Amino acid sequence: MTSTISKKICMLGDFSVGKTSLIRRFVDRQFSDQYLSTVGVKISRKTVECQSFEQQKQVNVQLLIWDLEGNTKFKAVTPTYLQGASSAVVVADINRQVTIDHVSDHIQCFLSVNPKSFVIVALNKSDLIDEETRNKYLACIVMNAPDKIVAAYSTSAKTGLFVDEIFQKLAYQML
Ligand code: G3D
Ligand code: MG
Repeated sequence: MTSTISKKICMLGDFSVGKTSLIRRFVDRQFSDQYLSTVGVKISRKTVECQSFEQQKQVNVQLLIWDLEGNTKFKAVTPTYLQGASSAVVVADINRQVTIDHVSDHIQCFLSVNPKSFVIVALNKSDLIDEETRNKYLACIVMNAPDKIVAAYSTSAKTGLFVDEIFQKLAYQML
């Protein structure tokens, strides 16, 4: 027997780190270099098929992925946007330290509204740096991570590196 559950996920992170691009890669299987600004909030849907070993059945997790419009600064994230989210993907640009420094602010903001939820960190645009540097940054995130971070990946919306993994991990974690 198969059952389906729906879960809200929020994309968080500084301007231009690649939030919209990651969704496009995961949901539409493509990357666009054209300007991607969206107006207001956009909700994308995609279903991930999960095998639940406990319940011995397949569970389809429908992800409702919330994304804010292009030009939003940190302050503009409202409780309405965050409310009811089971998890968040906090995105930083691995080539811009300031966006990595802001990761913990975004996490705190999210958890203050959803204390029982959890977070995955994506260090995006990792196609622009070598693997060694990538791993160094990842190790740094993991070392300082509170237990609400269930995973951290270095991703690329451009090549697709670790993009599916983020959302699959989220889906399984929410079961
Ligand atoms: P945002 O939604 O977080 O604001 P966007 O970010 O998804 O709009 O992406 C911002 C810019 O970064 C876009 O370029 C986009 O093409 C680029 N980008 C996003 N992800 C990646 C990635 O993984 N690798 C590389 N190389 N570029 C990426 P423009 O030029 O349109 O501003
Ligand atoms: Mg965007």
